[in-house]
Amino acid sequence: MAEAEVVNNETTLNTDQASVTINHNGAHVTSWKVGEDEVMFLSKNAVLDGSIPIRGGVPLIFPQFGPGKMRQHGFARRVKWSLLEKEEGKDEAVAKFCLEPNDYTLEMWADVVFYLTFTVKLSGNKLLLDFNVKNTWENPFKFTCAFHTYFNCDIDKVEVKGLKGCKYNDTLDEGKTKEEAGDFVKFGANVDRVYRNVTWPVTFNMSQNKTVSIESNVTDCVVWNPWSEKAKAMKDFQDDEYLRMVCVEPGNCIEGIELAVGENWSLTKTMTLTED
Ligand code: TA6
Repeated sequence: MAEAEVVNNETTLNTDQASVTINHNGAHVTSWKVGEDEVMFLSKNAVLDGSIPIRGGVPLIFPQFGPGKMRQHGFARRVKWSLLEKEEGKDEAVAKFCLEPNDYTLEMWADVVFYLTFTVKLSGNKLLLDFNVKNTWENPFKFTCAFHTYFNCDIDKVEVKGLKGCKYNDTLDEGKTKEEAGDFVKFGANVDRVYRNVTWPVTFNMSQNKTVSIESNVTDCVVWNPWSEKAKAMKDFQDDEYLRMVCVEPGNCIEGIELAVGENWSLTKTMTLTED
């Protein structure tokens, strides 16, 4: 397999059918193209220099989902990762990154020792992510996590399917538990929900004739669109960009994962782009 290119702190993998770009700040997938179709939303105001998390693509949420003792969504998306290996072939390409504790992570998560690896794999019209956490400390630790993925779409037409009957925590209504009654989730205002006990795949119409299908090994799925007022409040997001994106985020956002000493566990996600 050929070597992938690394330019400006970014690694781009190419196969005959697709490409993916990962910014080493946050090991952050910022682009996934299948043919000419860009699946990932990336804000035109996104900051890529590592000073703040990148607005778009796949922010890695670890070891804390949401607000809490540490900064919002933890540190994994806020620090520079190291590229371990990268390979490209006609149909498949892979890049692997790692992160070990540093002053920044220890400030947020005192004393905890871990070894993270993040593997990004292109295979035909699929993108496969594997976020592995190894407990290399002398004590067990617990964390929450998610792939906070921003997808391109037309918010007026997108229908997120596969969540009917799931209970969800409505972040906009004091986290109250509600049930999804509709065959699909549509958007006409700010939506911020953690769906529980999800059965994959979850799918949505990215464009008129292209569908994204998502599978994962966890059972929480966050669905988010900031809508207009919150869009205006985000400097790294243009006022009208809420019209062109939706976040669909597999994770373990509430119960959390507890790892014993020496144990390791992966959050995985497979995204597939198909033509209708
Ligand atoms: O995934 C939904 C969410 O938790 C929202 O509540 C909103 O805060 C969003 O993440 C973006 O968070 P960020 O820290 O990236 O601005």
